[in-house]
Amino acid sequence: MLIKSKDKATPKSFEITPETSYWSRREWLKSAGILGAGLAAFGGAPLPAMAKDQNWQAILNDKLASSKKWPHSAQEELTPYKDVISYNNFYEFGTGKSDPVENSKDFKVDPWRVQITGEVGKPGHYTLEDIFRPHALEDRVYRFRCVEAWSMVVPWVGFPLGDLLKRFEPGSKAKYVRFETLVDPDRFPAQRFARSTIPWPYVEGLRMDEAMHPLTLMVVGVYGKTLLPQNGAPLRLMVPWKYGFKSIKSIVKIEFLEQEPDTTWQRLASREYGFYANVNPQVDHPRWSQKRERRLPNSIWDPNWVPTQKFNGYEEQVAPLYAGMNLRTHF
Ligand SMILES: Nc1nc2c(c(=O)[nH]1)N[C@H]1C(S)=C(S)[C@@H](COP(=O)(O)O)O[C@H]1N2
Ligand SMILES: [Mo]
Repeated sequence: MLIKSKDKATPKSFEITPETSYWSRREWLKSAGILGAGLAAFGGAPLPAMAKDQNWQAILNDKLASSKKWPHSAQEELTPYKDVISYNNFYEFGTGKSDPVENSKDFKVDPWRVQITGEVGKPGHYTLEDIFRPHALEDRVYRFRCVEAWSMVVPWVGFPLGDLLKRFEPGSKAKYVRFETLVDPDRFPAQRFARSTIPWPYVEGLRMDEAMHPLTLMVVGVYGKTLLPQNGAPLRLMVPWKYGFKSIKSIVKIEFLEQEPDTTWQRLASREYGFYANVNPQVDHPRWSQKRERRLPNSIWDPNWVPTQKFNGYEEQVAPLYAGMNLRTHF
């Protein structure tokens, strides 16, 4: 169990902006480009020809050094870095919370390709340099709520997933996006055993409008540094209004689909985990309440319970995605 740390982090570029920005729904939609011009096509660079592998870390380092503070960060105390990198769920490294930090020490990102496939104009196998190059990075502090009723406040570094997806030119039939994690028993020890805990690859999915929502982040760093393997290096999602299991790690495949894909946890226990998995204190997990959460760091003597908020506190921004939907049946 983790003990609450007394020392305060020194302010860095990723930290909290003063509450000067008033985050009204209207302001938000304007800044996200949803009002007025609408979702303008991403004006960034077209995809370059297959780039070399070795450059990605240097490119990422430059981008991390010049990342911009996002003006809408959560104004809450950050979960310390040591907790973010040592209390993890990443079943490819084992099911225990400390398995990922212990079993990922030798993890090598290279070589890495991301396959883009399905209902899309520019399918292919892309390098990390192809993926990163045109995107400016943002430091965004998000609340992060696991379905197991613990939570953190984390300064992620990334860029909007929608900006990346648009570069591949999704077709009109693309209604959903499906993501897969790497399968490689040499790099993920839990994949070496035939009788594994979950079927590989780990699979997640989003509806297209959820994937394009400006809050949905493609994460490449945390606390201003390159993402560590235990947090899903080199590329993981962060969908802050959904339970943590939607935020798939170490992505190697993005598929554009007409039909809703099957996802890992839904397949394993469809009564307990749905496709939507929106954080909702009014809809309990069949085995526990979702009304509150243990905010990390905590201890068994000081569980640090805080009330869970609908859509994890992002209701104003995302509720319109689910207008008219029954959130009890679509849990
Ligand atoms: N590939 C993969 N992605 C995954 C998981 C996993 O086991 N495998 N666990 C999920 C769950 S349940 C949570 S809570 C978050 C944990 O992210 P963190 O360890 O960076 O806090 O990752 C999610 N993404
Ligand atoms: Mo989770």
